[in-house]
Amino acid sequence: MRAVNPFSSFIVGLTCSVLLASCGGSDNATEETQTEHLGGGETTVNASGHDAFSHASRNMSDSDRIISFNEGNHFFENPWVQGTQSTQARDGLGPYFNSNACQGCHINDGRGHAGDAVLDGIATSDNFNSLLIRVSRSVATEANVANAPDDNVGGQLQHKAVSNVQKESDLSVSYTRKNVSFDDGYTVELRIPQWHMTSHIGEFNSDSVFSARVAPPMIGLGLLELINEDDILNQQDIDDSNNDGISGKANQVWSLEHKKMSLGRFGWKAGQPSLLEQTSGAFLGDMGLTSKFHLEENCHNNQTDCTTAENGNGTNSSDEAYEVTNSTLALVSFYSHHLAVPERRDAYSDQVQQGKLLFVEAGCTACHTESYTTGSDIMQPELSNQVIFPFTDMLLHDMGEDLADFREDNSPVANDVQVEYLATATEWRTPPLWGLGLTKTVDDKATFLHDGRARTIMEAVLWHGGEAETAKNKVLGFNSTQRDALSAFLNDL
Ligand code: HEC
Ligand code: HEC
Ligand SMILES: [Ca+2]
Ligand SMILES: [Ca+2]
Ligand SMILES: [Ca+2]
Repeated sequence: MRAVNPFSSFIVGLTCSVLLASCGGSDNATEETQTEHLGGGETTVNASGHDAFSHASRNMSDSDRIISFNEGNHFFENPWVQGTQSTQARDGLGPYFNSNACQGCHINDGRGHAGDAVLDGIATSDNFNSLLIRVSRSVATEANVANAPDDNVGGQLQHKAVSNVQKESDLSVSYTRKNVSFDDGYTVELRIPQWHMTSHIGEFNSDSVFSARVAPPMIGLGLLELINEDDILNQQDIDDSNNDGISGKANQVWSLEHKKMSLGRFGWKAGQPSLLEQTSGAFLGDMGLTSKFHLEENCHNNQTDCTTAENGNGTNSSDEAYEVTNSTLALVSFYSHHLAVPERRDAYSDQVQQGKLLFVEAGCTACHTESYTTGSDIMQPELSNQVIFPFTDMLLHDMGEDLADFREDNSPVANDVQVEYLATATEWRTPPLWGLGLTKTVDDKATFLHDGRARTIMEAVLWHGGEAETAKNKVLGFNSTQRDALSAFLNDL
């Protein structure tokens, strides 16, 4: 373990006790903050290369569990194939799909990207292999339904299909430019995406709302699942009763496993309650693979080539009449719990600590909550009782119209339309920031924010609006030394 110089840990302690907000839900964060370089507590790994996001929890010692992790990795990484009799262990891809492997989107267990940096031009070809588009109609639904699906393409647009099936749509994106200037004149150019969807399955409903989403990174997810529910709910301030311009709302979503409304934790709008259900949902929605929570293929009205396509046969046993067996689902879910957060490289240097102070002063920690102690679960010893530093409150925030979901003509959607359970078009879950600085090391094409519009971390910060407008404006007042310090901090995460 890294030696902590006493002067730096004094500064860390001070930051935390003077500005309690930065200590978040964890009562014992103050005495523990000298471990902040270990973002994932004892699960944290010392890794900083291309495979920095691909390691198992460091404190996993049980060899059977390590074997399960490696088997889960195998199913996460390797492509699934169209239904055939010869490769039953991993057949059943499609009829519709977005990618043929989890890893195709979660590149090297990191994130995806939104098309290359073509500006003032249209990006097509293979730039859409690591993202998907959700679709919802602007009509009320029952509380236990995420959203009303489009009549023709359902709740997710699949821009690929197996042979002999017409894919749902073509997809492309174009960008225009927008300059944002700091108070001292330093200017950053942002790119504004416009998505183009051409349906092959009939017209979209005129009130359909689209939401482009790039695959988020896979690290630390089991720890986020074990944050005590109260530590998340207690941060809500739905009516902004403390008048700081920041509300924060938990999403409440239907759990297929527990058959009740549950706290939403995963996905850019916190639409999934657990990693198991997220995994099962990804198998069906993103790859066209049925499993115990999703028994039906993803075919909708009039999609007869879809309904008649050959299905896979994940197992020979007749009691599992779906494509992903219970054991495969469990292995991939186990794997998703245990991709470890890498250790910070330079957490206690003066510049990084200065950047952290600026992060707190700008108000970033009002949403990006620094630290928690995870709950305990006898089935998950590695993840239990860990002091973690994820920098998220796990809540939904209105991030302004510029980041909102959109109509087919790319016009933004009013903020009273719920598009994913309680989440409206402008609301997004605060993403964790751990691993941020290794994003491009893991995959140099990776981009930031829900739709991958931001090419750099600073661009992502400058897109903040809505409840985060004040924090962004504080950053715009930073001089070049302060900007460098803030970037040094974010890049050290
Ligand atoms: C087509 C690209 C794509 C594929 C393939 C894909 N994912 Fe994802 N994944 C995403 C996107 C996009 C999100 C965010 C979804 C949302 O916001 O609703 C996501 C979210 C997740 C999350 C939640 C992460 C978080 O931070 O909240 C997990 C876990 C996950 N995926 C696991 C998987 C697994 C396991 C597979 C394979 C079975 C898989 N994904 C396949 C694109 C993909
Ligand atoms: C009101 C809550 C809020 C505040 C305040 C806030 N953020 Fe965020 N932040 C978010 C949300 C929500 C997103 C995701 C938005 C999206 O994807 O469209 C986000 C995304 C980010 C990202 C990109 C993460 C990724 O995985 O792509 C970075 C970097 C970031 N914030 C840094 C900051 C910094 C620095 C500050 C302070 C200047 C700040 N944030 C203030 C809520 C907030
Ligand atoms: Ca299938
Ligand atoms: Ca669909
Ligand atoms: Ca408030």
